[in-house]
Amino acid sequence: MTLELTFEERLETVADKITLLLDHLIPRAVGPETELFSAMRYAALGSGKRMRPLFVLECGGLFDVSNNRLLRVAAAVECIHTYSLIHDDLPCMDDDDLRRGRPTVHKAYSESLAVLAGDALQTLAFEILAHEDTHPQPAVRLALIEGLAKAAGAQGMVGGQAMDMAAGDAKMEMALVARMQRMKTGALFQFSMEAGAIMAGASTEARYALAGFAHDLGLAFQITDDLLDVEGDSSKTGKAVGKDAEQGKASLIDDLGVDGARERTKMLGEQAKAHLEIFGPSALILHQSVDFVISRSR
Ligand code: GRG
Repeated sequence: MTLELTFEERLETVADKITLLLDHLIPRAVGPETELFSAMRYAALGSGKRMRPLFVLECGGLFDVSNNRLLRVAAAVECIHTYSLIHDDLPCMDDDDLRRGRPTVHKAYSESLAVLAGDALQTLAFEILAHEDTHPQPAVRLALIEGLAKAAGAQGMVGGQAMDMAAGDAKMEMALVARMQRMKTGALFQFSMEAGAIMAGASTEARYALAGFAHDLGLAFQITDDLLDVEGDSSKTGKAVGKDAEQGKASLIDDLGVDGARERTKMLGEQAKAHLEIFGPSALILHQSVDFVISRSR
């Protein structure tokens, strides 16, 4: 008899598998580089939700891609995500002391080690994708590397972060805020959701549906993150709250208000679910992920 897992149980299972794999892939803290390896492990083996890995595994599962290969891609995505959090927390960016319920890397180690640990996690991500265990076909590995590089780079996450920094506390047009958030947060989600389709050579129709799902869910995730900054509890989010307002950061809440923003996440959630229709019952966990994303407290 197979017992159906609840969404939270599935997320926990994925989190455990990813932490185990990252533990294996990140060098042990020995030798002259001990401090660097230790900082990388401190950041990557901490208690993240592992949402992006869940999306790699669940979306890849729609196309019957091997679990071990998907896990490697998921670990690569989590390395990129962790590097972005380390750098985002630095004094020259958001200047945060708390992340995932613990002191940020530059607080626990030093600023220089935080920069280097982020850099090393970024390059490790591409090393993981380039390995033949990720996919036997070099052309597929290259497509994954290109996809992740674009999602993480100047036209994706880093570009979105640069727009955020450049805006400072100036008011931004709502459309520009949405674009900035699509790049900063949405691009990595989109890659996580499309990676399995790349590995399986899935149909254009399936890839189009996943891109639509990623677009709507990525934005809903970001708006919920902004809501948690306003209304959240730092003992649950594991990071400081109220920072966006303190730093005058642009968010869609400025235009929509708290109630409007909550309504918008519900609407985006319904749209996200509609994109999953072509996958039928195999997309059950993805359906449940939408409810988790818009009602989460962490
Ligand atoms: C510094 C290159 C560079 C990029 C930074 C992603 C990012 C760009 C900054 C993080 C700041 C932030 C709060 C973004 C909003 C959405 C987001 C990425 C939240 C954190 O992701 P979760 O909730 O975190 O998945 P866990 O800890 O669960 O992995």
